[in-house]
Amino acid sequence: MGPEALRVAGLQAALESHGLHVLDRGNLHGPANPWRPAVDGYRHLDEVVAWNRAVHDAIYAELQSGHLPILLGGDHCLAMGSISAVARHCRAVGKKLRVLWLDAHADFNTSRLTPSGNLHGMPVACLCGFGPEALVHLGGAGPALRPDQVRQIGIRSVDPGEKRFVHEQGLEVYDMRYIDEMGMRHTMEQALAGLDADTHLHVSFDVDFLDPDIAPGVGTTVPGGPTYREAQLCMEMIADTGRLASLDVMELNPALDVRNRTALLAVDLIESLFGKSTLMREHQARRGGS
Ligand code: 5AB
Ligand code: MN
Ligand code: MN
Ligand code: MN
Repeated sequence: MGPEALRVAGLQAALESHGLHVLDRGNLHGPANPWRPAVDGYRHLDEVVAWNRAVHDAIYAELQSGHLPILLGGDHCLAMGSISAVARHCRAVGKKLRVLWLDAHADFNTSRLTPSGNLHGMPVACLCGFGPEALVHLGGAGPALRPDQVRQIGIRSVDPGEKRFVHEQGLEVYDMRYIDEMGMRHTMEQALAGLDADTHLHVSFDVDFLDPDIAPGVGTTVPGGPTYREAQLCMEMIADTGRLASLDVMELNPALDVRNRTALLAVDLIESLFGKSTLMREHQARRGGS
């Protein structure tokens, strides 16, 4: 239902209003949710693999055509498919890859660490090589990512074993404590440092990144997330780099939303990610403003 809610919220028209050409490829297809308990630490592994293969192939095809793919979710486990395709593309064209993971959660569990068996809590670990064979090798031989290619922002709910593993692997995490103390501007300067013309920037936006007061339409709300203005600044600073080359918008659940409010907010933020405020700044500059 997430993609449909984003369509209803006017995502395509919003991007087109900024001069972008948008192709809606429609929905991908895969197995239904069986609602079964975990087996060997994973829930619905076969279904998750099937969906991620479909996502990988779709995203890889768009990248090969020179497009900027936007994956609308859906569960955050699907970022395994999109990011493995992005990593494969970067290897093929010789680009560096930076992944910004905007989320309340680190999504760095493994089958041994997970409290739930839910694969949406494991995509970053799987992408870094810590997961079942079929998911680790979605985009070809070897893991898609090294931990040093990832920057996590907005984190405020990490399971105990997961926390140890995040430290052990040296993930760069800008948690809410860091954002409180240093501010979103400094946080984003750090997270975006070192990007250059050869860097493909992928943003994986879990909508639960946002404070639940402004974004109630997600399954796993955690209080104390970025405010509206903090989230806007985060998106605007990403836009300013000019390096955004692929995007996931994940975890939106309209069944939990209030009058599609979270979807409308997501569209607003995605507009900023594609330079809405940059355009206004240029306009101001042309008029002699600052
Ligand atoms: B989301 C939890 N850490 O592994 C787990 O929404 C929650 O994609 C994961 O960030 C939340 O089950 C996954 C408790
Ligand atoms: Mn989820
Ligand atoms: Mn997530
Ligand atoms: Mn999350």
